[in-house]
Amino acid sequence: MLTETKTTCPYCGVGCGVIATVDVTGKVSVRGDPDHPANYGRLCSKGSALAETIGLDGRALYPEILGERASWDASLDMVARTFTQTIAAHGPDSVAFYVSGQLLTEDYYVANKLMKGFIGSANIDTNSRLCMASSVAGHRRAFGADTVPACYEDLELADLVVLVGSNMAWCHPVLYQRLSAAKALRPAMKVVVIDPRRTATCDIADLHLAVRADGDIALFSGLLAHLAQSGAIDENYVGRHTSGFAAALLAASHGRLAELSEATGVSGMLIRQFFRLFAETQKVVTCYSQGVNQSSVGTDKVNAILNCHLATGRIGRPGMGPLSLTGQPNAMGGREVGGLANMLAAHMAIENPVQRDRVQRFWKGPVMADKPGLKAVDMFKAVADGRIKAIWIASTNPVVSMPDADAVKAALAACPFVVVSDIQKDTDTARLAHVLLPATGWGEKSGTVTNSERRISRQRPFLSVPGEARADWWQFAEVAKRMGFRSPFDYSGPAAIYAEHAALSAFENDGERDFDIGAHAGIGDQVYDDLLPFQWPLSHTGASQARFFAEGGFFTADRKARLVPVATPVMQIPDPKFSFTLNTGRIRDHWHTMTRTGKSARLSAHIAEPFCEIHPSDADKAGIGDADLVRIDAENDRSIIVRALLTERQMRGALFVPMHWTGETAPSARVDTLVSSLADPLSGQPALKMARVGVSRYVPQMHGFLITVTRPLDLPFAYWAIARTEGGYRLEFAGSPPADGWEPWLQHSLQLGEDEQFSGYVDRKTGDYRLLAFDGDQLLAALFVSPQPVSVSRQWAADQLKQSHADRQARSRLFAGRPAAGASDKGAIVCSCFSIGINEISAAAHRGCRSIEAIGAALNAGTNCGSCRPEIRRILDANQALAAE
Ligand SMILES: Nc1nc2c(c(=O)[nH]1)N[C@H]1C(S)=C(S)[C@@H](COP(=O)(O)OP(=O)(O)OC[C@H]3O[C@@H](n4cnc5c(=O)[nH]c(N)nc54)[C@H](O)[C@@H]3O)O[C@H]1N2
Ligand SMILES: Nc1nc2c(c(=O)[nH]1)N[C@H]1C(S)=C(S)[C@@H](COP(=O)(O)OP(=O)(O)OC[C@H]3O[C@@H](n4cnc5c(=O)[nH]c(N)nc54)[C@H](O)[C@@H]3O)O[C@H]1N2
Ligand code: SF4
Ligand SMILES: [Mo]
Repeated sequence: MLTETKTTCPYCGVGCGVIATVDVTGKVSVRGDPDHPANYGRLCSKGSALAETIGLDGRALYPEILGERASWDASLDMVARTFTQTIAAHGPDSVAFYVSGQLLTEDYYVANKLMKGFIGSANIDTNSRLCMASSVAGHRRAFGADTVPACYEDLELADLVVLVGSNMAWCHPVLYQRLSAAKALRPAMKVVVIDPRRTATCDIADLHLAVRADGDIALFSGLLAHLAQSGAIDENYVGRHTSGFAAALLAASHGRLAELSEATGVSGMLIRQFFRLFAETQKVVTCYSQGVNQSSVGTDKVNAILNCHLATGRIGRPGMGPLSLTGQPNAMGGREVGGLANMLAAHMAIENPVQRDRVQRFWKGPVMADKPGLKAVDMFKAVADGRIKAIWIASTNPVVSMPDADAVKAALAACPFVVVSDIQKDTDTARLAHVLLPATGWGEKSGTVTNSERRISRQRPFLSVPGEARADWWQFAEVAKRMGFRSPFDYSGPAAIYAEHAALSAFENDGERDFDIGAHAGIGDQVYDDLLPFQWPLSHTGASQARFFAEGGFFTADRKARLVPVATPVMQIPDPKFSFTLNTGRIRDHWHTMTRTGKSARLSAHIAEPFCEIHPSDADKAGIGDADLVRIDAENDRSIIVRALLTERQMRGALFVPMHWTGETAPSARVDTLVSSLADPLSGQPALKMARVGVSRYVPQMHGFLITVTRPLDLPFAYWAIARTEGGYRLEFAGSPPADGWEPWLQHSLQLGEDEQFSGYVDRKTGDYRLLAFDGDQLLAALFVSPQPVSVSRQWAADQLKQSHADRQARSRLFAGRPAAGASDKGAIVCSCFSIGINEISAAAHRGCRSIEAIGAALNAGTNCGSCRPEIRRILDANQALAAE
């Protein structure tokens, strides 16, 4: 018997529908839900590997107080008592919640209600501050509310899609697939990518504008001026539905093309092509993400984009509009419940006394927060300087993901009371908890999420709850009850919370608020369980709408949109010691701090080590070769060590380092230790894509690579990075050799017994050293050490853990670190669904496969989730270029 459950992917904001199947043995498999309107059956590499990430290794299974197992009662009592006492002694603003766009709406609603309506402080903020705050602020400035006017279908209906600061191919892969499929059907459709890097997303781009960091305002201001000059303004729309056009145009209109080219770093020819395309095309969708939001001028960037859509009236009609791509699965739900410190519930404003009073009457709360609380960066500063004395962190890992991450770590280490709710127990943040509360994770928890197009979908449970894990909403509700707020938090389950949230959205809402799901105000358990994905609004009359603002109707007092005059930021002259811009972001197969995707060997095979993209000419000047290690130094005296990746996809003068590596996986590569806490003054969103750094070659005494069946316990190296592989782990490391020599180190670090056989080999000429450990025919570990970067075929070596090594003669191949001549070496994995490596794809190209389809037919690569198709095309192009030489 198989049981099938329809649920939603817990990763990105595309919000794909997933069907999870559990067979009689309890084995879980997942596939895309063909009926879900976000993905129509598709899943990306991360979604396809969900079943591999639900294992219990490392899970928090019971509450802990000071690292010791404790009962729920004792733990919840301690949290409630400490919060109550802290509030009594120091006031409500001495406590805080730091929550996450990965909570379900119901969890989020309860946490926000407790802090704003019962504790009476607005000190609840969320990792969405690092993610979406500039979009929220930009929407509110322009539209009067945080309304996303467009929907996914618009991407397919558009004639021009502009992607600004979005690596959609890797970060919103299913949406990217929808877009590429639409473009394949209708090749006249144009795609423009605006990103300092030539990312995988550029695979389908007709134009790539490699804009310099924060050059976007100059570009979109220039565009607004061009639209005005070329007669592309929709005078009727501007006159009837907007105000502020003249001032916005005045602010935008200076600078000739040459100056624009200087300010943006883009050639005049490309700028002209882009402007012309935009001016001439009616159906334009502009999608934007972290390259826009995560900036000290993020809100202005958002408004510079919105200005161009408002001025042309290209908003809210099929195939037209700005579309902010939300990162997390429930970034939008968090905004709906008011989970940001400067918002109230149900898209109401904390500064608005009428709305505050309305929410208080609805909640029947004793006190109401009457001013915005501390935003994430300021919240952790307040923890550091002792203004906040008790903090509860749920579903986020700020010791890794906040800017100035070491300061956040120190602040939490010194904070009198830290509560952490997480599904994993050894995250960098959970290690600092006084009270650790085990949460139910994806597949166990139940509730709703909202995706980037305002579509609300159910996450449904299909696994039994492990250990004593409990839902996040339950944890907040139990603490609330213990703080004396019994009946307002006496929920029977997520359906009751959702019903209350829906009722609040409709409460005294005569159409003046965009967010209205009043149709679900009285929803019961059964209807909630059966809820199909739907787009809000869905008022009590059942009226829904896919788009907003085609006919105006903004949520400002005069119902007109505002065009906002934005100033082009002045370019700073960098300190020559820190002459590089450090850009940061994501890779295809990992999710943030890797607490889940890191469990999958397949997902870890695509990129197994932290890296720094650097332009070859910059690398050359600094004496850095490909695969060298580099040290990146920041103005705050912190440094990291990562692997150099020389690529012309990177622009000169800029570096790119992914955000994913942590104290658990590569302690010398926590990139947020380098990023300053400079934030956008309006949204409070930090400039995570723009640190100033210097880069140099890091020369260790030795480099090493290890494959091993167990995780090494002792890693005394200046640099190391660990990743899962089938049957064990792979470790890259560098630094000085261990004091007692390699064999004793391996023995104690892997806790090998006396019976294990070791065999070593030294190449006197090169200084290379190899050490193998066997238990009978089973390979336990293979160590490769060299004064140079180790040249071992990584994937081949990692695959040896799965092989039998009965043939003792053949074992010598392991010393070589590569397969025998003629035997296959797949190379670094490109297609994670079928574990197809770069060498296999190149070989197939060599044999005559010329297209992605031909590679698919020959190797299966790229035929399941499709996330690797841009990389396959790149390999094909490179092979064709080689053949042509
Ligand atoms: N695989 C994967 N997918 C994810 C996630 C993940 O962890 N892994 N996380 C999810 C989350 S929470 C989020 S927020 C999204 C983020 O999704 P994206 O925003 O698409 O991803 P990022 O890699 O953070 O940054 C996007 C691009 O911004 C560019 N950029 C940097 N500075 C500038 C600039 O000044 N101007 C412009 N125009 N571009 C710039 C970078 O070069 C980068 O390619 O991804 C979601 N999806
Ligand atoms: N330099 C740099 N820094 C960045 C960014 C960047 O682009 N560059 N991006 C920023 C952005 S956009 C984001 S969204 C953040 C993301 O950063 P984080 O939110 O810190 O990253 P995650 O790894 O997603 O953390 C989620 C945590 O919640 C736990 N968890 C998973 N499911 C549950 C659950 O159901 N309940 C509970 N209680 N816990 C759960 C996971 O184990 C994990 O520890 O990083 C930000 N930081
Ligand atoms: S695109 Fe991928 S990560 Fe995003 S929701 Fe869909 S399957 Fe999940
Ligand atoms: Mo995000």
